[in-house]
Amino acid sequence: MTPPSADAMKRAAAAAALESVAHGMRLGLGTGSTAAHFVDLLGARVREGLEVVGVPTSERTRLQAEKLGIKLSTLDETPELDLTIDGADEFDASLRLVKGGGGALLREKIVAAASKRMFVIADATKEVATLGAFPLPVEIDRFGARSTRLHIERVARGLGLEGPITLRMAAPDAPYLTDGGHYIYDCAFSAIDEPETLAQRLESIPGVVDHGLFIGLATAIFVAGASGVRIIGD
Ligand code: ABF
Repeated sequence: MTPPSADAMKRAAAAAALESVAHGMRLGLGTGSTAAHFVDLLGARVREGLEVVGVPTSERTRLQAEKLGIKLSTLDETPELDLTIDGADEFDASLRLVKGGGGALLREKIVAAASKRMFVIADATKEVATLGAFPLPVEIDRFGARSTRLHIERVARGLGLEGPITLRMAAPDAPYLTDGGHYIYDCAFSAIDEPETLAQRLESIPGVVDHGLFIGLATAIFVAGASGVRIIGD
C-alpha cells in the first residue's frame, strides 16, 4: 500500500480535530497549509448548517474563511475563544511548539492565548525530540533591527546556541513584512535544550515583538502518520 502523502496526513489531522468542534463555538483559525485544510473542512460543515464564529490569525486565513462563508469576528468583538486550531513547524512530546514559518506567529500566539484550548494539527514529520531543527522565527520591530539582532546573538551565546540568524526576505531587495509590519529573523539554532529560558530571554529584549516558541499554549496535538491520527495531550 502506498503511504499517504504529507498533504493527505495534514488533512487527516484537520479532520480529526474538526470532530471536537461543536455548535456555537468561538474558534481561532490558524494559518498555513494544515490549518487551510481545517478551514476548508470547517467551511463544508458550515454549509451543512454548523454555526460557529471564527477569528482568523492572518489575512490569508481571513480571505479563505470569508470565501467559504464562515462567520468571522475579531478579538475586539470576541475577546475570549473556546478553541483554536492551528498548525506548527515543529513540536515535542511536552506540547512545546515552534511556529512562525508562515510569518503569522504574533497573531497566532495572541489568538491561542485568548482561547481556552489550542489544538495543533500536524503530520508526523514535525515531531522532534528537541526543538530547533526548524529555524526559530523571531519577530522584531523594524526600528533598530541590527541592534536587536546583536541582543538576540548575545542571548543565544549565553545559552550555548549558535547558528546563522537571517533576516527573512520577501524578494532579494525587500525584507519580508508580517501582517503587523514587522521583520522576522530566522534563527537556525539546531537544538534548543532550554526552550523556556530562551523564550523568557528573548521576551526581555526591547525590540523583540514575539518569537515562535509556543510553550504552555497547546492543549492537544493531532499527529497524523501512516497508520492514522494519534493525539498527544488533552
Ligand atoms: C502556521 O503555519 C505556522 O505557525 C507554521 O509556521 C505553519 C505550518 O505550516 P504548514 O501547516 O503549511 O506546514 O501554523
